[in-house]
Amino acid sequence: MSSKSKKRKGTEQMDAEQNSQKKQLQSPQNSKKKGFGAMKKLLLDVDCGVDDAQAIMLALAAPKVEILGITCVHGNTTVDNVYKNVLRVLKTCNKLEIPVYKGAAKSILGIKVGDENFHGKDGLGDAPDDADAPDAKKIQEENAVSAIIRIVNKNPGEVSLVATGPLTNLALAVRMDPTLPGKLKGLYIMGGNTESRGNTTVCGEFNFAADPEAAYVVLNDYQCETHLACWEFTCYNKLPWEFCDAWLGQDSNKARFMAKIFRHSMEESKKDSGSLNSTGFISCDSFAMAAAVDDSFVTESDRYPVSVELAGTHTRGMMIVDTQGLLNKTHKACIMKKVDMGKFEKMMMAALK
Ligand SMILES: [Ca+2]
Repeated sequence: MSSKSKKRKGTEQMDAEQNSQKKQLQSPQNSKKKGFGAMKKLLLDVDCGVDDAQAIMLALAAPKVEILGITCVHGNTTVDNVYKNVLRVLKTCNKLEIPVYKGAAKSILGIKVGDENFHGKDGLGDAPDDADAPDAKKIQEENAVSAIIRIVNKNPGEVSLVATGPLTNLALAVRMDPTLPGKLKGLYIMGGNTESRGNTTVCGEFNFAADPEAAYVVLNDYQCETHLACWEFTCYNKLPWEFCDAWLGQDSNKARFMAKIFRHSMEESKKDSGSLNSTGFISCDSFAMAAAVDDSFVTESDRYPVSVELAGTHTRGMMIVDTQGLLNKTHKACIMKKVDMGKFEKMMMAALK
């Protein structure tokens, strides 16, 4: 089942069902826009902690990428902090023209799990600075869920949705508009796990454990091309601390901003011994983003049906990988296994230039 050197552009490995869905979406008008050199249209759903900020900055620096909007969800911090954090990031990058929308303030069941202070109480390392504080009135009036539905419907077959927080907004959106997944070009998620290693509960990764019901709805109802950057995979692909020094040492406002907001979680990471015993830092959300902006970034993936455990004393929120086909699901997600780390370092460096 392992598809070595899988090129995501190749259609031969796609399920027949996804193939026919894609063909329907490739109207002559859409095909023209998809020609060589076309802009990639991204819609980002974030719970803006420090690694979301890194991922957003990676996308902003990537060539031929257009960010249609950024929707905010609870997670690393409150949703009110999240949208303020996104605005700070956009201000630092001189991209305040990108619309930002506020979404769900709580999980579907309203249950809170885990310690949301890894990235500091405010999500960006508790390093407030008037110099990068934008006017909070810049938030759009439209709700995030409505915005996702509107933007995807306006650009059928063209939008890659990148979700780097709990999946509450995405779950609500597919309930409001069940046709939504069929209109996406692709879905890129940082979340879930493959070896039952948790980072929030014993077996639960934060984004899925923070809203298991939403993760369940998304993995079962988004029957589009889906790419998962799971927790263990990100742990196996740490960036060396020497890279971090060079990365933050660049002479730019963006690097100085990152050094300021990253200090808190850097110290937390250096204390952490649970991440597979290797040293270095993990920019979790940046892996999902890098896969969305560059088709050649992922060099090996597994394709399996996936779901989420909703009960279980220790396993609620854990991702289920159905290697034996016992769930009788036709839809399979691509679970990232290997990526081009040289490309990743280049993209990360460019993000702070
Ligand atoms: Ca995140």
